[in-house]
Amino acid sequence: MTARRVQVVIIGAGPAGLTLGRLLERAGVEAVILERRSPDYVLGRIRAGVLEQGTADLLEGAGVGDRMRAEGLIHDGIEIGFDGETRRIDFDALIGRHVIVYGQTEVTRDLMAARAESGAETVYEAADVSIAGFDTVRPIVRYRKDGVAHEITCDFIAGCDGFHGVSRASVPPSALRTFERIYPFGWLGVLVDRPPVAEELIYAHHERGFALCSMRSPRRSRYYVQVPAEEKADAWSDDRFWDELRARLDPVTAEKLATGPSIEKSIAPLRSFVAEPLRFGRLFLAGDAAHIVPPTGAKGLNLAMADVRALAPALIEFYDDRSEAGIDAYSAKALSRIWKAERFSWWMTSLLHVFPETGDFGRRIQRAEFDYLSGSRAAQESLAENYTGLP
Ligand code: FAS
Ligand code: PHB
Repeated sequence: MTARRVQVVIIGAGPAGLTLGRLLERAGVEAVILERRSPDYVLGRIRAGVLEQGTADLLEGAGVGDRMRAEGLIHDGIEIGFDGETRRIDFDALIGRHVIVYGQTEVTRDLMAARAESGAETVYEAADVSIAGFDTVRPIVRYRKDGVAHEITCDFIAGCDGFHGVSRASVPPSALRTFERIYPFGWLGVLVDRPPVAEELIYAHHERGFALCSMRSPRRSRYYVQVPAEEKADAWSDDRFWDELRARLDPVTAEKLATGPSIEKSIAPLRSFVAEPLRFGRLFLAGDAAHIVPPTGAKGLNLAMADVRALAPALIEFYDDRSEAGIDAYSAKALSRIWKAERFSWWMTSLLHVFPETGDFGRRIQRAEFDYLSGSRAAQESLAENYTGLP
């Protein structure tokens, strides 16, 4: 057993953990990241594709924005379709803001490269991570690496280990309140090396189900179709996927669709979830460890980054000014923004997906929501400010 002491232990080397590590490192705060998977495994997960301006600014400020600035695609709007009708939501004309299309995989790759270059420590394939004493001023994190047991004493633990991580699971249930809505469907996603079908993202509602046309670059596209929650990806051949996607798009777009062999195919379940509070003594939760949103509003990754944008200065303030004001305020500050993103993601999901159980009345309400959105600048401005990111 080895034993040592560091200021902060970050559990999880996803976007939240890596970004927090980067911000702390640049402020001179010593943080070790423990990640249970290998770097290749983490990079192999295909997830988010859209960055809010606030996320892009955070990455630029952390000195990891060069490739994003060179390769990211600036998008001034999205298209929303409803039973073959389409309406462009022009973020720039409405509120003078935009988003950047740059995959989470690339964000993670840039953060990993920066950490490797600086020499800051990340322990990959850290097994059996456990945490203790986070209700004291000397929390302890234990893990095994290549069969050797290790123990780290620290001042703070940042639980950035995602929805299935050890951090939230280590909190006594009586200290935690959770809020959850599980949707009766998932997203079957396909990655393909073909040019995107359109310049911008298309979110389409169709009586057969929701579809999304997204992208990763001018040569690589990302598509999704709503499927029942119990569906299995291997039940879907490429041909079956392309036929279903075409059936859900307006005829002009369907005609333009460039299809090809999928290079990745997976199903993501959809849920809304929030854990409250986000602080337990010297343990803080950030990112998917604290909340989950359905990907409809492109909020998951951005919300994780917003948590880190609040947690990093709080921890830095503790070391610089010996002040606990920031860490005392973190949970309430982060939760205020989290719930607004949960609301927007729920609203976009409710508008665009088929919910069999809501029947004809539910479909009429969805149609009325789309018609209101199509005809109201105020409604479009509301969608634009939520999609491009609230302050
Ligand atoms: P992450 O889950 O990314 O990272 C947590 C890390 O902790 C992982 O690397 C994990 O291996 C590690 N870990 C877990 N338990 C551990 C333990 N016990 N010890 C050590 N390490 C541990 N968001 C969008 O905006 N758009 C999308 O299209 C989208 N699609 C998604 C599809 C899927 C299948 C999933 C699961 C999520 C998707 N998301 C999407 C949301 C996603 O992007 C998350 O919001 C984002 O990854 C959150 O980042 P982190 O909080 O860092 O959590
Ligand atoms: C993606 O490109 O993976 C993507 C884009 C927007 C979303 C969800 C996923 O809302």
